[in-house]
Amino acid sequence: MAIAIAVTTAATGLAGTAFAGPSTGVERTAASAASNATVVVEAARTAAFTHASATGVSKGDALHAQDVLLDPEGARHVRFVRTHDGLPVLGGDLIVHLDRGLGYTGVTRAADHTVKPAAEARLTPAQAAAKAAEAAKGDAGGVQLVLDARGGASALAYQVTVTAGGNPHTVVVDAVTGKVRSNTPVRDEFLSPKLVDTLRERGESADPVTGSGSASGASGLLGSGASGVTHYPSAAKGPGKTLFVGTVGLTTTQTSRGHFQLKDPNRYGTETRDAKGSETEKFSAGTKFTNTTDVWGNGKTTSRVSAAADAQYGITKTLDFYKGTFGRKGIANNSKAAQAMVHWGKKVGNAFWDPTCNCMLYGDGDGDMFKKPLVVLDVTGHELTHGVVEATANLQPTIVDKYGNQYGEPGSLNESLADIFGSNVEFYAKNTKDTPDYLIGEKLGLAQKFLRRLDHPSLDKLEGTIDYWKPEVYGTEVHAGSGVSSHAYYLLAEGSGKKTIGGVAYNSPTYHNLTVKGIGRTKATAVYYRALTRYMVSDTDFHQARLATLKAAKDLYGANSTEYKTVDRSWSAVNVTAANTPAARH
Ligand SMILES: [Ca+2]
Ligand SMILES: [Zn+2]
Repeated sequence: MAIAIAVTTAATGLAGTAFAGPSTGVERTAASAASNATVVVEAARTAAFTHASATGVSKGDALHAQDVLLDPEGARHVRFVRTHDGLPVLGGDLIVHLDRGLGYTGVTRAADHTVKPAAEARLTPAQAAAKAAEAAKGDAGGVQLVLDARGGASALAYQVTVTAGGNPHTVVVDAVTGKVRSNTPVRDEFLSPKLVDTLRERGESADPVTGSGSASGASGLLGSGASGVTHYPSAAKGPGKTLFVGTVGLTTTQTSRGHFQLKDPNRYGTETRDAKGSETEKFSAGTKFTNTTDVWGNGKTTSRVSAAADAQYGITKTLDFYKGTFGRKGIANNSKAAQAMVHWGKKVGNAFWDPTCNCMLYGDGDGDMFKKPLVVLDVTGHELTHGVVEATANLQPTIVDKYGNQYGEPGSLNESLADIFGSNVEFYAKNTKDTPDYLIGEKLGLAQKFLRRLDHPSLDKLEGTIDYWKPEVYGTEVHAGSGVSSHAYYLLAEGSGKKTIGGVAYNSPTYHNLTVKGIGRTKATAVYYRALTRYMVSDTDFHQARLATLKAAKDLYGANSTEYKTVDRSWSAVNVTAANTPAARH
């Protein structure tokens, strides 16, 4: 007989709407939380229409709640997506802010214009599908009529899903002109096409060191065995002998006497499977990792399980970071598992977050440029954070080129947040085999010893990451542009100038040599998380991110606090100021 595995169920106030409780403060029961959320959503919806001149909602709009946040300090925030005359509005997202008494206090909105009623479509769905298939060089799947409100105007369009080999795209085709308005990869890849080209030109061959030495502080290194356990499945603890982080403790599932599975029953059933070289997006098509002993991998690529141990460790540490730090339950805060498949595809030198299967996909390396699987901790933290961003602000690239490279400030902010929180996963994990740092990809084996770094982004010569904002950043490739807010975050946390942290030397420069004294990583991270979840929307740019972090700092520490002033100073130190805020760009 199977006993129930402990699974935390999110209280849901509305069908499909995750209710996010405060990360601190009084625990609520599911029932009262649900009724509160319903009341708050209704109040926010009413306020959005009452304050239409500020919120931009109009007749024909319907608002659908995505997220409800009740701050212990009293503020309530409801994130909505929009439909207009029944059509989904792309870029129509907004957050309505209320006070404790449910009075309207403001709005954070994506489209800064009224979404106008649609013109008549001239293209048929079949014609749009053909255009989309041609643009993304694949087979068109579902076609949906939408209103595209991105970029300052609204247009009637078809949104088409195109499967191009193992690389699906979402293509938006203008329903009147037939023009392709956007062509965006569904899956987020860690290494951009541009970076892969650069590495190839340079003849880079990254072959990082692996090994199974014990990481100090790793708990649960001995398998718990079957003693005393008579009911299955049950939680067990076994060592993972990883490629990059030594021997670590993993929570696993004992399925029967002498049988174990690489699946964590204490973390929503988060599980890693073997794709066995296929490019499947179906997690169910992956092969389970099972064993007769509760030991996973051998620290080398000679065992298929070693990379799986790295993946499972990285994902569960990322989940623990978000839960332990912010009370966030899973990537989308809905108490659902984050899955992974390793050995994905043939000779794939990349790692991906795939929102379709809600899973991480890890290639084994192409055998040439990347000799090892891309399963290092900060890559996992980075990619899963893209999942968190997608479930919250859903920051979108402004432009995507035909190779899949992405451009623009909101996309740069997305990459930056992935690096910021990805680094924080390392600090949370405190693994002695992977010293926590403000570097991204230091264990990939690259010649420059890291891929990106937050203290002095322009030391990176592979992606051309920048230190300071300038007006042209609006058209910069997103990894290059990420330096602006990553640098501001580092300055907020650690301050300017030389500093050695955990044996790693940093030296953070500033615009006009402004001196910044940091407020510490914990506070800086709290400010950025609150800004992401409460005050950022799909088209937030760097100047709006400055305002979002200022609001977050005001909420947390007050408008006269050192923390608030340091947030302002940290943005000035990367040349993002109230004075140089650009006029609307469209
Ligand atoms: Ca790192
Ligand atoms: Zn990324």
